[in-house]
Amino acid sequence: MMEELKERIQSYKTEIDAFEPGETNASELFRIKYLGTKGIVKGLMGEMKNVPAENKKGLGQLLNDFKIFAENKYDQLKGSSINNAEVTAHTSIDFTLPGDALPLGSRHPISIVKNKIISIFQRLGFAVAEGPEIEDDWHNFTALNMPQHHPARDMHDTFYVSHPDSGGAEWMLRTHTSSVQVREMEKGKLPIRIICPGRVYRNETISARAHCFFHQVEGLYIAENVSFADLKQTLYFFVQEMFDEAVKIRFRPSYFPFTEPSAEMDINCQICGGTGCNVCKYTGWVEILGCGMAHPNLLENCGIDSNKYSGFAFGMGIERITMLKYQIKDLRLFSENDLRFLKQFTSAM
Ligand code: 2NL
Repeated sequence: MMEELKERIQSYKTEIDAFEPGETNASELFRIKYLGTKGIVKGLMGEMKNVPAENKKGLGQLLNDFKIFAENKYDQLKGSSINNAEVTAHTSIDFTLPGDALPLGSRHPISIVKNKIISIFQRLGFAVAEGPEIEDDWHNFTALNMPQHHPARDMHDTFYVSHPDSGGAEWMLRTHTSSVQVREMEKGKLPIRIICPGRVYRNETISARAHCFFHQVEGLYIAENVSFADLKQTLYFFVQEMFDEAVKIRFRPSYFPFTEPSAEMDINCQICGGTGCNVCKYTGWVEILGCGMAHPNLLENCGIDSNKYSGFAFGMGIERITMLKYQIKDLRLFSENDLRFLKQFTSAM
C-alpha cells in the first residue's frame, strides 16, 4: 500500500511538472484539482487513516512535501503572465475564431444492423447470449446432430486450430453461433429464449459474395408446446420491424441437421417490390434466413427431455440483411475499412 501511494504521488508530481499554464484560468483550475477541498492533496490525506501506524510518519512527511510542491506550482501559475487578468485583457487572442473540428466516427453498418436485430428480439423477450469463438467438436458439430463424418460438416469449410497443449483434442473456429446455444441448453435452465449474435468463420475464397468470416444472429426458443406457428409469427414480426410493415414472407422447405422440419424464409424484394431486378434475380423474392423446429436429437444431446419440451431456432447472416437493407453489392466493402464507405451510415438509418 505504501509503495502504491508513493508511486501515485510520484506520478502526480510528474503531471504537475508538465502542467502548462495554457488557459486563462489555469491557476484556478490547478488549485481546484490539487489543492481544493475535494482535491487530490485532501484526498491523499484522507487515505492516511488506512495506513498502518508504523508507516504513518513517513507517509505524512511525503504528503507534506507533495503539498508544498503543489503550492509552489500554484504560486508560479498565479504569477505567470497569461493568467494575469490585466495582461490577458491586452493580448490579441481572438476568442471568436472557430475551434478545431473534432471529426466524429460512425458505427459500422454491421453493428447498426446487429443492434437493430437485437433490439427487435429483445422486445419479444429474447435475451442475448455470447460464447467463445474457438470451439470444440462437441459444441460446434456433434451436439448439433452432426456426428463424425456427417456430410453437412463438409459444407462448413472449417478452420481447425492446433495447439501443442491440447492433448490431441481438435479445436476449431466456430462455423456458426449455434455452439453458443448448445452451451445455453447444457446449463439446463428452461425455458430458453435467446439470440446469439457473433462472428463466425469459414474457409472460403474471398469474393463479392463470400468471406472467410461473417456475422450471424441465431435464435432459439425452447419451452413446452412451442409450435411452428410461433416460429412463423416471431419471424414475421421481425421482418416487419426490420424492413417494412407491408413486407410479405414465404417459407420453402429446406434441410439443416439441427432442425426438423426445416425451412428457408424469403421476403418480397424490397428493391423492386416484386417487378423483378437483379437483387431478387427477377423472382420477386429474396432469401433472408434459415429456420426450423429444434431436432429432438439435439435436445437430448443437451440433456433436455424432447417429450416434454419443443422449440424453434433460426439463423441469419447479418451481412446479408445489411446488403439488402442498404443495397450493398460487395461483401468485401465491410472489411476494407474505407472511410468513404463507412461514413455513409448513421445509426438513425
Ligand atoms: C442459416 C441457417 C439456421 C439454426 C440455424 C439452430 C441452433 C440450434 C438448434 C437448432 Cl442450437 N437450430 N440454428 C437453425 C436453422 C437454421 O441457420 O442459413 N444461417 C445463416
